[in-house]
Amino acid sequence: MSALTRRGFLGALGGAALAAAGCAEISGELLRSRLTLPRPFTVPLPVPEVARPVRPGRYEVTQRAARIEIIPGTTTEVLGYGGTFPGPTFDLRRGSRVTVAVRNELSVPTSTHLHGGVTPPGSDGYPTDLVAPAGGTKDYDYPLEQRAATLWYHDHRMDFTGPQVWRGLAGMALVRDEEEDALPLPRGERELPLMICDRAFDEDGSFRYPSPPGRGHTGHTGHGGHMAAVDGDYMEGVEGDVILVNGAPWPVAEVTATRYRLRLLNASNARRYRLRLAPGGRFTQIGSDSGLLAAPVAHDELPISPGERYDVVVDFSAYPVGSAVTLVNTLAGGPARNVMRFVVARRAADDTAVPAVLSRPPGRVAPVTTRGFDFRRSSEGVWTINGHPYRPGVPLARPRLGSAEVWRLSSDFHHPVHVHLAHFLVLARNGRAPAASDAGWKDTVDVRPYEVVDVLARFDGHRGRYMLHCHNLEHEDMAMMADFEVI
Ligand SMILES: [Cu+2]
Repeated sequence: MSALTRRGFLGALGGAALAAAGCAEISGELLRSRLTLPRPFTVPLPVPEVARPVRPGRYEVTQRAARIEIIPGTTTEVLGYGGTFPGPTFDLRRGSRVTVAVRNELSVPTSTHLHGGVTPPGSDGYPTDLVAPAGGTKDYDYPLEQRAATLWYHDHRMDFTGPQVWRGLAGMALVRDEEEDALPLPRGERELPLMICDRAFDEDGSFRYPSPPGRGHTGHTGHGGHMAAVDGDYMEGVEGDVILVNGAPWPVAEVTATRYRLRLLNASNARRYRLRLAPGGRFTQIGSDSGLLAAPVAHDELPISPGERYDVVVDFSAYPVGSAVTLVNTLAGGPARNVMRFVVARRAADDTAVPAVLSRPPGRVAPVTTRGFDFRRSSEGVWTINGHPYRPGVPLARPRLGSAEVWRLSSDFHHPVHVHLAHFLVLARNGRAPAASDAGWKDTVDVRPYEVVDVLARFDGHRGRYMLHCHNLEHEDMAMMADFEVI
């Protein structure tokens, strides 16, 4: 269905009819590549380099353009942390205060957000807190007073997060702690960060992104709907037809017939996935966005919306040696249905286990208030929160440091809602129990069309200006953001 017909269609139908029509799981508009797509499962899975500190507690990373081979036989210019895509993985310890000095050698301003970080406001990547192009620098301070978890970092520039993340400005950051160290989980080569995203490519191998001419390569810093970075036909979100894992198209990884820990991240601009293993198998979830679960949860499938992470263990000893085990996305048809493949190459010793008790997450704190945040497209066609497009510096809430609040998130479409600083528990979906995949403390929750999701958010760590926003990056760029201030 074309963008226009679907827009008319969405406007004309209520949620129930929409779900019945089978469109309810689609969250963006497909942008097709203009080159021959590579054969799936031929490119080996890359694992990003681990960032090395220049001295204890200090990292330096340069954002620069680079040409890399993504589609075999072509090159793609990326905007990358360290000139790579994904950027290097930061392997960090709880409580080990680090500084990451970012130098911007790109032609566009940037702002780096550590997604899931309990970070002071000046280092949180506020969208107008920009590092100037062509040599600007900024020291980002990360106290990392937070539990072991799978985090990631990405650009958060006002109005241009979508195109700049699409072009490569994203990487993963792992926080570890003693509680996690004590568990017999797979590690080393059997612990794989998997950054999943979709992209579209032009004939010459460059990334396609539907920007109006001249947008995105300017020094523009303020917000204005007229400066939208994406073509109006794609305001629901941009989906590509090539699925990348750690920057490689439909890669293949050789594994031993043992347990592996997979840190799944959906780093797509707009695409949602429902991940399954084919020909079958289970994900044993051990962690959510914000750290280890109290106890493992088994899943046959995992829905994952942009920004969300799942920390899972897959036991490849369940498959005969020689098996191909394919990670698929059952929400997609065609080439985008495949994500990546594991080939079980040989048997090997395995002394790992998934204990019945994983961790002691923070408990619930009684909420002091309930607030509503309604995510909706306005009659003018702007993505809004509580009826307003983003107004920098105008907080919609002032929670107290150390308190907890129920935030009631309602929606007219797929809006993966991300809250900076605060971590939350999903309490209810449409007044009923949350899904099994909602388990644990999170920072991003998939709010589906006409759904009301109640979360219990804790405001710990720092006072100051933070934000909540939709993590569909096209919605975010088209103003679906709001400030809150922790007082
Ligand atoms: Cu949204």
